[in-house]
Amino acid sequence: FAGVNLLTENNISSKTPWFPRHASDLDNCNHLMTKYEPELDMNHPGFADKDYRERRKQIAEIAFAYKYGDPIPSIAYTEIENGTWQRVFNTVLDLMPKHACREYKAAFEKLQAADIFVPHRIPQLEDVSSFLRKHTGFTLRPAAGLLTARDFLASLAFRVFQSTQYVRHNNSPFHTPEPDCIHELLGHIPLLADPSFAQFSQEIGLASLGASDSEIEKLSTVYWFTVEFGLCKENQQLKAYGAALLSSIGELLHALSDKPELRPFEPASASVQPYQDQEYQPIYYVAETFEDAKDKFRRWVSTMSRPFEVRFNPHTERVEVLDSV
Ligand code: NLE
Ligand code: FE2
Repeated sequence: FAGVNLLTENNISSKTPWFPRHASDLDNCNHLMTKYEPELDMNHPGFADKDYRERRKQIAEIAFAYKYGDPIPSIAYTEIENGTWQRVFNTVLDLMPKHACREYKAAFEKLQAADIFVPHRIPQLEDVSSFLRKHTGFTLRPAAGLLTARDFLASLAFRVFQSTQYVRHNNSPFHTPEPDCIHELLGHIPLLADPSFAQFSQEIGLASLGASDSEIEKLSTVYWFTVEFGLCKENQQLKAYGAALLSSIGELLHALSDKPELRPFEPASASVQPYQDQEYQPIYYVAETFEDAKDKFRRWVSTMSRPFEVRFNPHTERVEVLDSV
């Protein structure tokens, strides 16, 4: 690697925001957004349900106590929680053959074959994490709720996906504005087991390390319109690959109806497109293929201002910082 110098701590400008350099530094990346919480938001179906709020607190404690290297503690999900999973799982089984992209379907079958995806019980994050590690090197960390974009994206640089462990309220199984383990499991996990998609996810994460606040905002908007709400094409047909579509039958059917506006995926414009996060999206972006989305993303990211480059070393789980050339 001629012409590339490893930077020491001192070479990084003092204006660069702190970022994790090793996967264990993610122990410091668990800052929560205070938004749509059952404690605070009257529109949350759990607002008036004391037991539900108690349960959420109990499960959040696991995430707060979690440290790098710990196995993820399992949760004894209740009958109600498993019932909510089962209802959503069965709708996914119904809709997936026609509407999900092929990479999702292939990974879904592997998760079924491994006995991780079954209708009657919620998978444990530790089992899912071992499954992912075997396929793409991704692993999971438990998260207490919606994290700040900076913390969430940083973990992706290390092929770590921060996953909630609580379950949506049983009154709203088919759409919730906030992440929950049903969304993580049925939405994100299958694609994180796909090598090309895993690579794309990690590259968004790498681009976020040390980025300015406005760049973080743009990167998380790209993440929103791809990883969460992305559509793609397969033999001229529209398919879903976005996790928030695949975990919500309500929004999936809306996205594929003639109601929303569809635009070809273009990072420069998607990254500044305002969105709302409580209701269905009015606009979706359609990628040609993952590879094409990745190419476009790389070209766009290279126009960002960061004065150094980063490279992930999977053997040490460390991010190396390099002088830009
Ligand atoms: N709306 C999604 C669902 O109901 O599964 C969750 C979105 C999380 C960003
Ligand atoms: Fe998500």
